[in-house]
Parts: sequence; C-alpha cells; structure tokens
Amino acid sequence: MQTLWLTLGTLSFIAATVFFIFLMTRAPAGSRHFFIITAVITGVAAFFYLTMTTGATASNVEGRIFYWGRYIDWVITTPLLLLDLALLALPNWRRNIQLIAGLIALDVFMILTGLLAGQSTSDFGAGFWFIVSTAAMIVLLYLVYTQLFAAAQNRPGSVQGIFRTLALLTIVLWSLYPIVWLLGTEGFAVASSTVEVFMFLILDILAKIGFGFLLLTNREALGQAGGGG
Ligand code: RET
Repeated sequence: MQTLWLTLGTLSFIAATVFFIFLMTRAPAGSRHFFIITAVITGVAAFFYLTMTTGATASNVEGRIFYWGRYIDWVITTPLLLLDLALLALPNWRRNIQLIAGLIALDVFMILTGLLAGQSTSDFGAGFWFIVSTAAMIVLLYLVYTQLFAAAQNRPGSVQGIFRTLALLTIVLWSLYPIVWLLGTEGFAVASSTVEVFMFLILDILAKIGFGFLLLTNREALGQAGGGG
C-alpha cells in the first residue's frame, strides 16, 4: 500500500513540475525566478518520491521502514519555499540577506535534527531531537509571522495578499508535520506506516503543489513583485 501512495506522489510531483515549467513560458516580466524556484521544489520532490517508491532511500530501522529520503527532500525544498516567501515579502533581498540566511539556517537545523529523531533507535534520542527540532520550527514560524509579515506591509496590495495567503498556509501546514510524525512509526506508531505515508503525501502536495499553484497562477501579484531587488 505504501508503494501506491508513493507512486501517486511521484506522478503528482512530475505533473506539477511540467505544469509549472509550462507556466514559466508565459511568466510576467521580471518574475521568472519564482517559476524556477517552485519548479525545482516539485522536481526535487518528484525525484525523492521516486527513490522512496523504489526503496532506494528507505531503510529498515529495528523492524520499521524508515523513509529517510523525505528528509533529504525537505532539507532542499523547505529552504526554497522560504525563499519564495522571502522574495515576495522583501523588495530588496540583498539588503535583507541576514534575515533570509537566518531563516534558512534555522530551517536546515530543524530538518537535520528531525532526521536525527527519525533514525533514532532509543526513545530518549528520538524524544530529545524531536523537541529540539520542534523548538526550531516554532522559532522559525514565529520569525516568518513577525519579520516577513512586517516587511510585506510595504508591498503592493496584490503582493501583500498572496504573501499573506501563502505564509498562513505555510504556518498551518508546517505545524502539522511534527503531529503526523508523532502519530506515525517514528513516534508513537498510532498510525500504520501506510497511513503515515498517506498523511505526509497530502501535506507535501498542499505545501508544495498547492503553494506553487496559488503563487504561479497569480499573474497580477507576480507582475508587481518584480525582480526581487
Ligand atoms: C519533523 C519531525 C521532527 C519535528 C519537526 C518536524 C518538522 C518538519 C517540517 C517539514 C516540512 C516539510 C515541508 C515539505 C514540503 O513541502 C522533521 C517532521 C518539527 C516542518 C513543508
């Protein structure tokens, strides 16, 4: 059953990547970078879903299947999602490079400590790294909510609108990842591996394809967002 959901994930992300590349051929002036970043996000996800489907990035950790490929996917794609948000909120990224680098560093730390939690074979190790990773996530989402929202206030109306939608989507969806993790086989195993794979698939589709679709079909906002300084 996992294979079915993982295959569906691979196909969905391939389709989304092709669609986003198609949309890029008619990108509003000065907005191509959003299409490139977002197509790379879904392309990387397609690749890692394929590796999870074939088992290349799945291991047996004391009797449970551990899909470590998702963490490699996330460590590449979550910084790119943050970059999309930052480039919407900040007209001049060069002047805000510390903030962008700080958000990305915190995000990479969150995913890597999440990986330590996921591959842990002791309850203490899993619990410890889970708490560290979740703390990083809370700080990260708080910074998005404060710093990026404040910066976005100076943007044109349509850019502000899409930024708010995508940032709130991000805050809500990202918060659900540790919950699925806790319910699944890395955590308390209340959900079976198949159910866990399914729930992560839904979250990944919403957080990457849903996010990308809302952004890349909003031509008015993309036209006004400009070159990102
Ligand atoms: C883990 C487990 C440890 C605690 C925390 C986690 C958070 C993961 C997040 C992942 C986001 C992924 C996205 C993927 C692609 O769209 C690693 C599950 C806090 C927030 C958005």
